[in-house]
Amino acid sequence: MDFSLTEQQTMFRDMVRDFSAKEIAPIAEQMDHDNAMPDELVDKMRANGFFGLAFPEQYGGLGVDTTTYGLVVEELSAASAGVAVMVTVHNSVGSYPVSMFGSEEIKNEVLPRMAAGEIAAFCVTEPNAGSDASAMTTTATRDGDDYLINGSKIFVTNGARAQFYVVLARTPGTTGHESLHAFLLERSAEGLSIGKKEDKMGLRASDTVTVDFDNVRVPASRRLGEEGDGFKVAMKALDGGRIGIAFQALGIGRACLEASVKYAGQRIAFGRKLWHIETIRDKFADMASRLHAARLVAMEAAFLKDAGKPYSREAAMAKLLASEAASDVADEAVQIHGGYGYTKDYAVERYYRDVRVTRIYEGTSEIQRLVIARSVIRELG
Ligand code: COS
Repeated sequence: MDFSLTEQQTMFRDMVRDFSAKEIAPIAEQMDHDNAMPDELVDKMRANGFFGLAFPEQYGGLGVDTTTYGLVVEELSAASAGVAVMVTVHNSVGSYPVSMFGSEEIKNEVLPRMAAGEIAAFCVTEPNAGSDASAMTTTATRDGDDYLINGSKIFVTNGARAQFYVVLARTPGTTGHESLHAFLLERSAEGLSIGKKEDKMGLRASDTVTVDFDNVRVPASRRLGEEGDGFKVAMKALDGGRIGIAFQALGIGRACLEASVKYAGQRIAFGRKLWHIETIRDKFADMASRLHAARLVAMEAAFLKDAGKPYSREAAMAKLLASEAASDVADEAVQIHGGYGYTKDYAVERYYRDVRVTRIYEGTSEIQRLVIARSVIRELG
């Protein structure tokens, strides 16, 4: 595996770094404060192809490889992790199920629209089904050539802005993963409504809402995969999504390290810059090393995915290592900033809040460990 970036990867990274510095970083604090993202920013991102990143060129996307996609997510996250999550959810869990499991007809109709910026969301989690995803109770009742969907999904990223919703639902009266089906619904569907918007600790630029389904009719042709494939659709989508979240954590972690080094170059204590104080230098060494190690694993997971090899375990490792490294790095960044880091005058306060969810969503750290441990036992047991 060659870790050097290709010309195209470097070009994308630099382009997004530039876009983020001009268009996102200057309003990141404001978005955090407002708990909202301006439509103009979303429009600019649409015009710049951010919603078509991971979509094949034949469907109007940019068709970038997973490493390039990861680098884009990292750059966006270093400016605003809330903006980044909108892009990752759309390009991964909101759309993979269509590109991997949709019929040719759905793909031809829907993927170009998604790639052009009609935003996608992923509806799995319910009030009583989080880590135990197969405990969901939203139902899909067969009615001729259609299904009727009833239930509620919570914590839906992009839910308020989305045009498309990948929704998991089960045959009524059943339990377990075998009776779960995946569907693609559109915003205009009668009976689909947007409920409570969460007032989150972090990622406040991004919208997270409840989506309710009241007898929403969906044709069987909009089912993704066969009947009973729903759980696998979700798991496969999450495998890919987790690589994006690893890069998101790396972006936040990198922003923390950069802010800390900059701060320490200006702050004087005991008659010298913090740069020259051994305990601070040790922190820099640990922060940089942890992020670097996690980045290598994330790049390996991206490489395996593009090579068409199994990558579920590596994606879980990447998310686990990157989210935990970045959380510790954010903690140290606040520590280095001292009292200032505990105020909204310094961006590390936002990074510290933003990074927290990377250990929770798209599978908690505990779930990543479960996935990794099962795979290790399968291999070595
Ligand atoms: N890819 C393809 N298939 C997969 C898979 C994957 N990554 N992971 C599991 N499956 C399949 C299994 O092979 C099994 O199929 P068979 O019965 O045909 O063998 C089926 O799915 C059930 O798998 P398993 O028995 O492992 O299911 P569990 O209920 O034990 O749960 C975990 C598996 C805990 C890993 C799963 O529920 C999970 O990832 N939970 C976290 C959910 C999550 O990330 N939520 C966040 C939502 S988005 S914010």
